[in-house]
Amino acid sequence: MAIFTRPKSTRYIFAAVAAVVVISTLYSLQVLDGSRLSNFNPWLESPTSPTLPTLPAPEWDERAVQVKEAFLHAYNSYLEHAEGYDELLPLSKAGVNNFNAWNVTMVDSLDTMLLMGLHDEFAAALPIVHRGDYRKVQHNRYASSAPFFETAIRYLGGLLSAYALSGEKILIDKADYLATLLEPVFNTAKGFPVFAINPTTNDTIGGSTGVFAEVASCQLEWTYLAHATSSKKHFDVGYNVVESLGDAMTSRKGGMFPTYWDVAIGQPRGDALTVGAAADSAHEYLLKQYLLTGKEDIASLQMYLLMTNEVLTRLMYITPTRQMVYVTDVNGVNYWPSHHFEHLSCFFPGLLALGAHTLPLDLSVLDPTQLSTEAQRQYRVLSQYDLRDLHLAAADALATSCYLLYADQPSGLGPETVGMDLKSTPWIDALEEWRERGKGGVMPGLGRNASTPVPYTKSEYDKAPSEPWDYVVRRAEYFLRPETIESIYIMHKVTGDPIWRERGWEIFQALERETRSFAGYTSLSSVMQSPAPKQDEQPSYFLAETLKYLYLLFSNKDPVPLDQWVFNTEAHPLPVFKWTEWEKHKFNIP
Ligand code: DMJ
Repeated sequence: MAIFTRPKSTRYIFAAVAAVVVISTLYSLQVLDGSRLSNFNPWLESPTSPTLPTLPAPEWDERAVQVKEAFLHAYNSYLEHAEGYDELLPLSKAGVNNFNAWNVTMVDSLDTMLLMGLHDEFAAALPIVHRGDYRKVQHNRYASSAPFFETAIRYLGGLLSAYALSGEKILIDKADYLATLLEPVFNTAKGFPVFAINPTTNDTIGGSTGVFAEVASCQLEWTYLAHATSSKKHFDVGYNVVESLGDAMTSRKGGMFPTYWDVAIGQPRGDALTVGAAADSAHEYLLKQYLLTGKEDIASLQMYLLMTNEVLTRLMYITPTRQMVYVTDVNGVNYWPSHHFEHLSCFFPGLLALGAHTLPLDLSVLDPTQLSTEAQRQYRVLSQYDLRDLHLAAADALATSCYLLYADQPSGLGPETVGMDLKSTPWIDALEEWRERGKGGVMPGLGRNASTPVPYTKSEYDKAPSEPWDYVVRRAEYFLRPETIESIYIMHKVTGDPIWRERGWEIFQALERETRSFAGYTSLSSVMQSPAPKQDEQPSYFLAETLKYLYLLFSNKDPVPLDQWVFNTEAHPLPVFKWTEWEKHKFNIP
């Protein structure tokens, strides 16, 4: 693929040399173990947590044990009431098949068990997973087909990660078999997957329109699978997706990719831009593919930088009263914002922090002469900043807003979507003013106001719905989602600041109080009440992601360091690797 600069062969040589230099420099600066970043934040009003008592390590480990107990309650309730089904209906105490009827909760939970040291549960699950028949799909909400994206991130990601953590051959054999069954979805002009497949008949299903998250969130799974199985066929699947994204980016000349795609021709369609619903994980995989391949896949890095340039300059806003920073969706023609802020977008601060932790983060890997006028403008604006510090500051401000959406609510849990104050202004404008003033004082969005909860009361809210919160709740449900906890976990790993653990602990207590049921945990139909009204569902990602990130946040052990493991979008960690010379030869990697 030809994104902007060097031809492929020199790109890879450059990448290899650069990676060695960068990694050794980072180690010498102690960046990769996070210690240089500890308590980093030159632009905060005051140190983030001056008065927080830091709990002794054993007390954090005890909190991790409480999360493990929560996992056991969720998993054992699933086994008791829903074994053989995909997910638990916690109020009905029954099972439901939402994803192919292949025991999605069990497969999605395998690596969480391993990380929590639940070896008996893992050993008991293994033969059941082994017997899973991926050729048969029971009639479910997707008719008799396996939805490609969900099957790839939950089942395939779950099998691969559990294999990487345990070395159990059964798991890689199952992963290989499942991936092979899914692969007819990639028979499109540019190798992007269609929506679903019936693995009994091999018929693929889906119109020509796909959403970005579903067409470009499989690179990690297929790339690691290719490495683990030495399969060129699997390698080509992941590589084609990266190449075709690169081709599309070459035509776009910078910026983000839009949400809707014509899968048949492999081109973006329309101009809706968001990092939220329908687009989230594809943005995540741009950075993570680069990291998983031992920083060899430079094209993915370039696309990550072009994407973040646009998000930082066009999609991030700051509210007028509390100075809450948020990321919204815009129309890519005139960048008109909706001012919606979604729970799903709360993975994004964690992604920015991960990039700041692992990348050199400068724009020299791009060639501005090959960018569109708008992308050149973004490049010029951001060239005025230390990009790494800026990404980390954006991550801090955004993750804090995501936390506040929880802390403000009577339930202590965050709503699905809020509408931010329409008088909000672009964050970059506030930053530019601050920069022109000589960067004196607090960076916009990092002040004390922007990190202090304003507890909601119904009477005040009824009087003036958006004051003093700077937002109104548009969708009040909480679906046991992980994104805010995911970002809190990464912020803690990257900065070492104990405030992130404290925020995570508040959220865990709210989960226990509001969502724990006799059988498992429930979604909520409104976070704006306590006790919150419960909904009859326990999604598998609650065990795969929410509880895993909470456990890793509190545990003093770090079995999956961020520079050695890459989490897929369902929180399944895959190990970073480098292509061997033999693989390069076999796979025709330039
Ligand atoms: C998960 O299945 C994945 O994290 C996905 O990328 C987004 N949605 C859910 C959790 O909210």
